[in-house]
Amino acid sequence: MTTTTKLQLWELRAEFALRLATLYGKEVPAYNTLVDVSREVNEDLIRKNGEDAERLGSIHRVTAERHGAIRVGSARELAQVARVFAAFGMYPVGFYDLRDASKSSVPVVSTAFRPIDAAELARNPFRVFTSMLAHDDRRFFDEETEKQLESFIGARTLFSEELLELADKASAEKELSEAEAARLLDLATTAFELSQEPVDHDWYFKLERISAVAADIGGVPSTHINHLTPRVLDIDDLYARMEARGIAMIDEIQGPPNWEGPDILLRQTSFRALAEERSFRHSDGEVRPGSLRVRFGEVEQRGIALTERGRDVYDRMVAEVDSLLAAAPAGTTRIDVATEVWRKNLPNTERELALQGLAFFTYRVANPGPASGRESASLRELVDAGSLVPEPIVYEDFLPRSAAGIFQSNLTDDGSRDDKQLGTPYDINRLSEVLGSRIFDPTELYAAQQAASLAAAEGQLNLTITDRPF
Ligand code: OOG
Ligand code: NI
Repeated sequence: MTTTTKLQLWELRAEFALRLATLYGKEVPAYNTLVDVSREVNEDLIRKNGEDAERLGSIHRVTAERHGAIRVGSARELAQVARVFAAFGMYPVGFYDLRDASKSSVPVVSTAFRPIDAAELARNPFRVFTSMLAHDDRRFFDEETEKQLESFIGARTLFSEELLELADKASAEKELSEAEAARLLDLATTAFELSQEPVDHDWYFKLERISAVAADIGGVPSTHINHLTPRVLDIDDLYARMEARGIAMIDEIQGPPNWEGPDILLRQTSFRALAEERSFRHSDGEVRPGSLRVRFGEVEQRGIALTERGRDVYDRMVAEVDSLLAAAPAGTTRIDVATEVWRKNLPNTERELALQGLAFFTYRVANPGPASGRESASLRELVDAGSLVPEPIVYEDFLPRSAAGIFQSNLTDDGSRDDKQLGTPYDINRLSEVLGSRIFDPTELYAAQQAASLAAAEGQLNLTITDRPF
């Protein structure tokens, strides 16, 4: 019998995601339209395709599913964000270097905070793409600007001591009392609210000339949610419906093309940043109204996670699409080219993606009969005999190039960068040090999930599964 009224981390996470959605919907009403249209798309698809439509996630999970994006200015701020998210059972996964993934000036390195095990993801998969300004990267910032950024960002407080201590308590005890949970949620949500404080006009626009992203991070006194992204089961349908409502979307859907094979990795699109009112403090000391365009709406469709081998194929296909597109007659779209490249390079069934070791699956024991009495059998044999059924593992992470595309397509200009200078070296290890905890490698997480399911299947079938393609 349990008499506790304590809240578990996943309950805190689900509530945090809801509160941020309410906040963001008030701040950016177009987000509510996006959520409504996403729901329509999902419900219509399920009506049309039934159970098949839910293969990559139940309607319940997909309807509630969001990712957020935030941006912080320093190592100290990133380490604090990590403490806040840990209170919601969200841990750093993956390293993304957007400085190199982008032609324009996007001086950030990023990770994503999310639940890391399957049961937690199923309860609530909320994740937040989190970028840190590389303020010491000489390609973007000269010495004077670096010092100014350091002192401006060093002087602000994004997260109060009370919030950080409550967050630490939640992560240490893996639960919080109702009263403490309510306080944690209030403080955490408020930390991501758009500040009404006037923005220093000259400082903001000095940074904006270098990079609009840098200005959004280092030119304002606090952080805010940049966007919240619902998940849809058919992003092409969503795109068309948004355009039909007169909402201008970015030119292309980022990531894999629409094709007849299984959904892979992640497809994303967004609508352009909207002008939002802010007040500015000018050099004459007066505060006057103005507007900024930095926040936008994004939507995504998730597919199956790729193994390292699958990811190599994907990266080669992306490069091939680039070179074909460069040589193609005017008017050819990336999507036209990509669909052809995909048909040529990737098997178009889940089963072959699994058996060629290109994508991650868990394996469910369905019909043990043909395997009985055997000491070993190959994975292919067991799948052919119907003893094992591959179930796709959904990609829970991000794509650096799409992320750069999303950043970029919402910038009004490219800013400036000097590629003759040496960049600050960042990688997953260095960012882990900054964060104060190890950043998980997404591929290792998927591989462990797949391996665990095969080990369980071996136990159930009482044999060794051989000839694994991964
Ligand atoms: C993050 C952009 C990346 C995604 O979904 O790839 C991103 C940002 O704009 O801060 O959110
Ligand atoms: Ni996003």
